[in-house]
Amino acid sequence: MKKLIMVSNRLPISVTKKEGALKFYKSTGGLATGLSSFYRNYESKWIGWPGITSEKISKEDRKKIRESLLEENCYPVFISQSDLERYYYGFSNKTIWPLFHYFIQYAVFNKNFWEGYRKVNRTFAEEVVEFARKDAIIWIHDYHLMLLPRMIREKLPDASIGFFFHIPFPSFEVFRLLPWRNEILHGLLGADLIGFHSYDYARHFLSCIHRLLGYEHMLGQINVEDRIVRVDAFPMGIDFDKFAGAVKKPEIQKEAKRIKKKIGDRKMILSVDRLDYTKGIPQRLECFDLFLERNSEYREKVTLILVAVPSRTGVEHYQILKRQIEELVGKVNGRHGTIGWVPVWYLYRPLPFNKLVALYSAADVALVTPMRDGMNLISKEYIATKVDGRGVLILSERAGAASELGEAIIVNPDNREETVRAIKEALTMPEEEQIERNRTMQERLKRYNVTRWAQEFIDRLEHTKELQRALQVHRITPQVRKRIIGDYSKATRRLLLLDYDGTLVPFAGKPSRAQPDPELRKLLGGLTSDRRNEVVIISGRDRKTLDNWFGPFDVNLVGEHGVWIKERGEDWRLIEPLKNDWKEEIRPILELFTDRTPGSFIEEKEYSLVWHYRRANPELAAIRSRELKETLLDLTQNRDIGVLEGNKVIEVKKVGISKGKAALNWLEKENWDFILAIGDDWTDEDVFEVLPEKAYSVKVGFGFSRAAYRIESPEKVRELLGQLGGKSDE
Ligand code: GDG
Repeated sequence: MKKLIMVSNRLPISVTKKEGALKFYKSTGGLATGLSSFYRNYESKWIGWPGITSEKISKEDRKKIRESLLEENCYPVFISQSDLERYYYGFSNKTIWPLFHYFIQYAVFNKNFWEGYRKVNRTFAEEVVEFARKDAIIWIHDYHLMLLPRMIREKLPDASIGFFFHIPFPSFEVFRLLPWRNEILHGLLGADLIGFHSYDYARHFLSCIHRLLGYEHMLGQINVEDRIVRVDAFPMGIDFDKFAGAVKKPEIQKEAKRIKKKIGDRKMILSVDRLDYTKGIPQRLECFDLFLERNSEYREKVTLILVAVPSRTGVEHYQILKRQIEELVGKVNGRHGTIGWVPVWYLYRPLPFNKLVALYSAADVALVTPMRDGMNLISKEYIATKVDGRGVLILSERAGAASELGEAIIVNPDNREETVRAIKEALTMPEEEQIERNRTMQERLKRYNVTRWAQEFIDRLEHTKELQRALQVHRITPQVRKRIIGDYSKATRRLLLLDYDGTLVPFAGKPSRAQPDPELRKLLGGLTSDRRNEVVIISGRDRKTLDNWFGPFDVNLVGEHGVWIKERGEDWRLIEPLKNDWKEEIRPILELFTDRTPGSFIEEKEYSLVWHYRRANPELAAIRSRELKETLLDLTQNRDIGVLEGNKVIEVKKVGISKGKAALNWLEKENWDFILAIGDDWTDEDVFEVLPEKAYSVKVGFGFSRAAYRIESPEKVRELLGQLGGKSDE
């Protein structure tokens, strides 16, 4: 059975000490209970803080806590009061929470908090490493532990590590405010899979790692050092059957009836949240106030039950918010209330599960209007309890859940007019319409429940691991290297097909920086002076540059991705007669994109046009290059013009011309007994494709390739070529 280690700030079991005795409480809601059926497939452990600080417990207590928790497959991480202040109340809740929810004005940037955060993450890492076997699956939850993936990876390089964010990930402009932004990103990238509730958050994260660390991605896949990391959206579901089933229980039905009786023949609107400034509770009260003011016919006809569950009571902003809510409740009740009718019933306490479900079930309308919310499960749970289909959900467009619950009345929580209209619409919505909307949402929530969510996350994590392993198989191992060198030395006719930029020299862009350095010149000198070798440099560069750089060498050249060919000792020749009339049509399009993308430019080669965007803003360039490619592909359909994507370039040229076709010029010449081709980008794939089976093909860097082997960098390419006999550096 596979071993699964869940890691989160809090354990699903909390410990308290009263009058010298330890007490254990299971949290009823949340991940732990929702995932019980999923767990059965694994030998699982949960690592987290048990909710009591080290100062409050003796050595003996620790032992007892450990033992009792282990019976429930939990393992405690003990945290001292001062570390808790810095790590949890400080960095997690006064820095990350407000910043990631766009409450920038509340975010505190304090070095002491940050150090506490790092320290506690380190403590978590030590505990996890102690538990995890090499093949364990480690699933880390949420923003309290963003440094953990890298810390674990340093100790367990092959571990499967997944990270899931339960809160939003902000846009680059907001994330960049964080002084420790790069450390956080590096920390997260220690994971193999990073999951978010929505594509928007995933997109923000990808944009941050692109702009701050320079990592590009392909469909959510990033090459970090020598590992693939996946970024994806997994909208969290609920335990649908638990909520739908609970409503049918007699004790809950009884409770719902009791609530309805108290409300009388009035309509009931429900609002439930942790008391948090992200949930938009004051704004919601103001909307209800405005609703009553505008719609006098609803006075005495509607009641808002406002449940605020105490949360982070030690943090100042939460204390201020609590007072603010209490004042507002008083204000609304004072303004609109009558003898016998209190418009807002306010409850400041956690409710037992049965009471909560009874409230969901009794409510005609749920008003869920957070300013920002990673997902918001309350909205999903409300829908799940509507077994007869009646009930209306009003949902903020800024809750992650809004992208799945499109049949709800969706509002902008800052638009009071719209929210007031939504309340009216909800109260007057015909029953058939309520049922129709709810049924659609219920189908979806039932299908994508919490078990499915967890399973998809773990499946994707395992798939990412498989992909990493598959790519590792292709790395040039010492044995393969030995075989290449052995075959090379035995051979009497050898063909070396070498790309230039990104293969023999690091990708530099500017010609001045890319020209062959003394080490490379020696290497080429060594290889070309051996009469058994035929060296072909296959480049996208133009003839003039290639002549300047390689004139002194006894080498074959291919220019402009295969348009031009120059055999040793001969002149340049066109691979086939070419016409250039298409350029007039394509050039204006490239010019238009150049104007719209500052930093990009057009290079005109004799038989191709190239749009370079490496100096443009990477995000804008990513959008524009996709747009341009689509436009060009449309235009060139069914014509003999091809669109080619290279490293930060888009090249348009006649089809049928490729590095592969040029390579055939030498491949077909004789029966070589050793062939080696090395390249780094898409244009080199054409060479790999035409090689005979016995040839060695090597891709520089990571990413998908037809090549049989891969090598990390141009430095490593030089090392390999040096070992083949190009070595002349002594
Ligand atoms: C974070 C993100 C994301 C609430 N009050 C009571 C109670 N609850 C239960 C609900 C629900 C859960 O707590 C609350 O979940 P939410 O999603 O609404 O909000 P957060 O606590 O802020 O959670 C959020 C979530 O993580 C999951 O990823 O959706 O965006 O902020 O399950 O039922 N349960 C009981 N009594 C209460 O008084 N029994």
